[in-house]
Amino acid sequence: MTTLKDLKNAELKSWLQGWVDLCKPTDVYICNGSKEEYDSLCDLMVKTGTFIKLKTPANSYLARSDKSDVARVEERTFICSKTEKDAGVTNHWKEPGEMMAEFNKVFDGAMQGRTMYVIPFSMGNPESPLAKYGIEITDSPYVVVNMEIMTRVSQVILDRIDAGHEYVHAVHSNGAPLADGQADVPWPCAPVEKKYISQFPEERKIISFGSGYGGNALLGKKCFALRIATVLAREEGWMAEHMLILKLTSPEGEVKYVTGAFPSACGKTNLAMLTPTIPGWKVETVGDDIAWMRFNEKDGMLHAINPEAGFFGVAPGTSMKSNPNAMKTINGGNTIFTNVALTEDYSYWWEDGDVKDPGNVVDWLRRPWNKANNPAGPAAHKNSRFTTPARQCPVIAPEWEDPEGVPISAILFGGRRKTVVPLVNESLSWEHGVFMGATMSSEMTAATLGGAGQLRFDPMAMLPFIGYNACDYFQHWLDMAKHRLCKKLPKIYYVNWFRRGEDGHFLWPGYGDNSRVLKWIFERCDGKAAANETAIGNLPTEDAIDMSGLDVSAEDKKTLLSVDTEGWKATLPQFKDWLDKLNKYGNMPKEIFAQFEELKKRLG
Ligand code: OXD
Ligand code: MN
Repeated sequence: MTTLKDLKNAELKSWLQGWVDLCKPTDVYICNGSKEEYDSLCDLMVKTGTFIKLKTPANSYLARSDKSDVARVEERTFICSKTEKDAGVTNHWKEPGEMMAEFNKVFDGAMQGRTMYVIPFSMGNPESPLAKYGIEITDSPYVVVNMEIMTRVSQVILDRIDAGHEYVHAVHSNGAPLADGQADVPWPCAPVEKKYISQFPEERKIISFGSGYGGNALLGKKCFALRIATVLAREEGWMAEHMLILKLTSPEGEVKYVTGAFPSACGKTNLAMLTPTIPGWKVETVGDDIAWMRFNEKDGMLHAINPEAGFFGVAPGTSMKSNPNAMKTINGGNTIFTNVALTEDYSYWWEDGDVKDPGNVVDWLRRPWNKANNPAGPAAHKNSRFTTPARQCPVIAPEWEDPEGVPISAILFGGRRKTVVPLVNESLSWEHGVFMGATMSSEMTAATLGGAGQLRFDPMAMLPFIGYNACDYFQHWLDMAKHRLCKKLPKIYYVNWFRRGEDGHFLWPGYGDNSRVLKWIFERCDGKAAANETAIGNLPTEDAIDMSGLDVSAEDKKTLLSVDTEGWKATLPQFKDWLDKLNKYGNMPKEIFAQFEELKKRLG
């Protein structure tokens, strides 16, 4: 076991020592990512009451959070860049010095009575030139074991960092020190107003306080692989995106790789693991949440790696019907469940899963629950999660850890639109595709502030994840087309699985039938499938999408594949307001406004 004293790297040593001195943990443990380490931390958490060991799946555990600590806290997430302009209007900004002064107070003694864990990790296969390393300090054993599933933790990475390999500095505390003799709670955390999820982009530094929830505490994921990585990517000429990566194989055995950006709750994990309904086609998974993409020296294509090693998926709604491959991954064992219900036979349960009535369970708030007599609300929190190793996925692509990454032929954007937006729309150019991404949006329901019909914009599904000014981020997308290594850009598509008829029924079956749209995209990339150029982009011709065996009426098919000119015209003012809002500092690329004007002109 490596101890602080064994480290040779003066910078690393003094950084760690500085946090030890401030946080005052009882002891310090440097992780090596071994199975013994994982198992012993799980055993420890069973003893302290954080974990319940399940009978099934094998080697799996259930955790229940504090009821205030169930999701990412965007209102407590800060970009601490030097200037407010660099954070832009999509982020909360705090002056770095002010934030550090606050942290020097809240971290003082924050780990008293606890162990400080030091986690050396890699985002991506550590042997890949696209990978990046990090060290996360935390006082949470729950964070350690989740990081050991979601990232690659090993002694080799520690040794390389100790020998001078660059790394992102990440610090996390649950913010719940233990006084002498004070009893612990199963899920220590700080109240919402004391939580801080802070990124310091210029210093490649992350500091997170007060929350144990995945997106706030597993700092390799959203904080590093998106917020910090977007900043690195812009400086170094690559892309860090909130995208799934899938491998598509045709009946003839030809392969193409596709990435896709969709906001939360739009079925990204389902699409990444889809079972095609069209004969002979195959989908395999490379990643379900994040893609790092870089132009390849040899073929000039954008190559993607999945920087993660596991899936941190939303549990409710996941079933053998919606996503059999996710279920098989979970049931392969080694899974951590957070905020799902516990069954009498020590297994897991959630709403809209495979078992309709679980009998008597204990809900995520630790109360007895059954269908007939539930205290209030669902048994599993609606953002309850599974953390499970990607390598267990039955359709994981054999090349998912290829150090070179996989060459991307197409990028998908999509939101949830009941009206106006067709099933699939190919951009007229890269610039038009970037405009599509910049105006990506979903309809709000009557229940959300803003009301029905209003659009909620989520550019490239990155709204809470762009670590700098969103206008500069669009400029970076545009600049990628001029990259010195670029020989072939991916084509860009906007898809919408959620279009409804006037009576509210879904026009498109979705799920495995989305493979029909993927097939059209695959063929378009080869210049084969037919399309009509329209005012909004290239739409499939009447017969271009394989609808064999599908029960979609001729009228619905027409609605799915045609341009609702009046609907688009009515949307334009919302697009304009959105772009103007982002343009507070006057740095919106002129190409984006030009694309807006051209769309307006084409619509007539
Ligand atoms: C998210 C997630 O919040 O992937 O996007 O957890
Ligand atoms: Mn995500």
